[in-house]
Amino acid sequence: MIVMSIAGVDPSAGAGVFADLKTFQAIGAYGTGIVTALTAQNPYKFFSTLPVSPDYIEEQMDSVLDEYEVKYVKTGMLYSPEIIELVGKKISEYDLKAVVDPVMVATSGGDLTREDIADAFNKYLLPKAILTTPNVAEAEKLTDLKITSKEDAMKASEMIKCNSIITGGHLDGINTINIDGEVSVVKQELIETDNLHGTGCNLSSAIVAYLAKNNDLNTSILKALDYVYEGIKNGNYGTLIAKI
Ligand code: PXL
Repeated sequence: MIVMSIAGVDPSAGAGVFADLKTFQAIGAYGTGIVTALTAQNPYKFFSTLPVSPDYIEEQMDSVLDEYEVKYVKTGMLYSPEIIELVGKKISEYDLKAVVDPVMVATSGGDLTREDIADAFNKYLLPKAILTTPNVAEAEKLTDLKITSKEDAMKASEMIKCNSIITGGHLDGINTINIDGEVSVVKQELIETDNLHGTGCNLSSAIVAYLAKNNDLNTSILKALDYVYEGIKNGNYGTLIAKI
């Protein structure tokens, strides 16, 4: 089953399209990659961003989707409202099932978005998505709520415009999952590390790969949480041999 990442390029390959391709490979799905922006960065320092024009992103998507049967895609760094609108349009055009990682702020403080793009996610992308995977800061921006507890996260998940997992890395390891209005909580142990670069990217791409391997949405989320947890523990996400 062929899957697709629509995201930015991190040349150090812990995050972005390159990392997504490694995760797809580890789980056993054939990955394709649409580049929305180049970046110059490593896990510790972010230098600059060079966005790709919406027209050229569209040309990349058409060139793959007109030949390959792709059902599941993930979106990562989309950079601007114009790119978010274009990707929303293509998701409808090709009837894609999209897992949206609403990338807004890099852990390293890099320039991953041109401006506040929460409104564009809410307007153009989330209503068409099968799942979104915000961290606490992103969920706050999507809902205008302050999230400091499990109850806040549950409330936010009810306001988000599609199924969601609000990841727990900044909430004591409490992941809040809302599928079709049913909320569940999965608590994970927090791991002491100085390298969490790309964990969000790898979570959403692992979910897509597990979906492509015929797991249902809830199972795909649980398996992907496990995959990222093991990756953080071993310091090598994407290069793992995944439990398929
Ligand atoms: O995890 C957010 C993210 C997404 N996409 C790219 C990134 C990062 C974080 O650094 O570099 C390309």
